[in-house]
Amino acid sequence: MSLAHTPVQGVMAEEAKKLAGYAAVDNHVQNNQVVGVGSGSTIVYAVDRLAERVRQEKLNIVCVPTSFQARQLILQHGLTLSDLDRHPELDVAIDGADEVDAALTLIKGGGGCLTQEKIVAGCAKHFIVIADFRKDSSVLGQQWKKGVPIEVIPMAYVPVSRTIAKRFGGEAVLRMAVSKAGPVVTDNSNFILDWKFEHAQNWKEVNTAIKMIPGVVETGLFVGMAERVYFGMEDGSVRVR
Ligand code: ABF
Repeated sequence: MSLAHTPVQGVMAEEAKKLAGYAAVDNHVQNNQVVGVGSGSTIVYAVDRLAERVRQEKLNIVCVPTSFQARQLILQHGLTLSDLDRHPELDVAIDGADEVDAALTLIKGGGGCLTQEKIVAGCAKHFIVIADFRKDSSVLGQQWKKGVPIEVIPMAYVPVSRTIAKRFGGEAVLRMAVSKAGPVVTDNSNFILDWKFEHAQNWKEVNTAIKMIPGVVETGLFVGMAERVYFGMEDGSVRVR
């Protein structure tokens, strides 16, 4: 295929994801650890590297998934699957993000797994985020235009959507399946509203306020949780914030 038809940025983004995933695993995973495994596409590279290190270095690692997808990734790579019943405290959790601002506030949940991701991240001593350069923003909304995912109890999605729009502006839209046959249903059998906010907010306050709305299960705002973010960059470098 000639370069003219190669989606250059697409190629760079995939390579950038790999750079971020490998750097995070190499810098934060040691022997005899419990590792939280995130969801999305960037995490696939991190799990590839984790499995390679387990084989090469004979590491004793158990993995706790953040979604059905993460569980399948762990099993497909022959890694040891565990859960929060057996390991309520994790040494490290590694996960992707949809966008990262200057304060390391994250938007997560583009893949619909935000609730279990936040639970696992909250159980980890160290929460490490991996992303390609397209997620590296100074303010939320700069590059990620799909809004903040909010997981809601299905019977409450309309009043929750109305309350969010009334209190915080913008529009909270029910996430529909690609087939349009119906709404997306999460691993927890809930719906997702994508809140297309109009301007930057005090995300700590907004996150708390939205969580208090009856019917809200979780938001995709990860405030003050990320310890470090590894960005794979277009030039083949890794930027760490
Ligand atoms: C998951 O990975 C989600 O929270 C987030 O939306 C997604 C990012 O996907 P990708 O790594 O494919 O960019 O953690």
